Amino acid sequence: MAYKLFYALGSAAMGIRVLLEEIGAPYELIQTTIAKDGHRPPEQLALNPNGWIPILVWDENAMYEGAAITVFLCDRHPATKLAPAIADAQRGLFLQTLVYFSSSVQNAFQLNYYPQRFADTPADEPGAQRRGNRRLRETWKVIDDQIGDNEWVLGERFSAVDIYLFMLTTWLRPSRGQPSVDEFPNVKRIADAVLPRRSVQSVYEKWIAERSAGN
Ligand SMILES: N[C@@H](CCC(=O)N[C@@H](CS)C(=O)NCC(=O)O)C(=O)O
Repeated sequence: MAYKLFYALGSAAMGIRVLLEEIGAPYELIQTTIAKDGHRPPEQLALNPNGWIPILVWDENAMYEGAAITVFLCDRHPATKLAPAIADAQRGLFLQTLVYFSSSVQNAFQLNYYPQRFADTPADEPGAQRRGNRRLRETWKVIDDQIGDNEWVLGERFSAVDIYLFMLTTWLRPSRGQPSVDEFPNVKRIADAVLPRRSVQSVYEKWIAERSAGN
């Protein structure tokens, strides 16, 4: 059974694609866009009226929200050990971090990348963007402190939440007034450790090449 993933380069669907690669499950990409003025195919809007990706499709079913898809896939493929099992003591920290990423860190990114969703008038948008950047500093600091000296987010064990962390760090743009990942050394240590994985090297090939070229 193959999964289908609504997908665009640079989007939150990239982390889900890395997860599918790690799982080794067959999947098909459905290319779409995240451009502000870009057209969203009707079949995408029918599955997620927000117009966001990722959307995962399997059999006759579909779901959106990256954090929920992450938990869903890990639980569906327990042999890959990408998430602590339900009775595992680390399940709480796994879920807490994933949901904090999606509700707080991603929200801060949205303020900066999509200010029109938060500001009442176009004149208010720069203020929303600035607050988003400050919020990025606040929320990444919480995560950096939480990680401390841990090798991975969960301590000694690699998990899907490390992939999620890596994906979010690729969105940081100091040129937009956002913090650099260098400000969060514990986060950076994990992102650097995730980067060499084969799944990440293949899905992020373009991002890696652009970064080496200094773009
Ligand atoms: N809460 C959603 C947010 C997803 C999201 O923000 N997706 C962005 C790409 S990273 C998107 O599709 N943006 C296009 C849009 O908002 O119109 C999730 O975590 O899945």
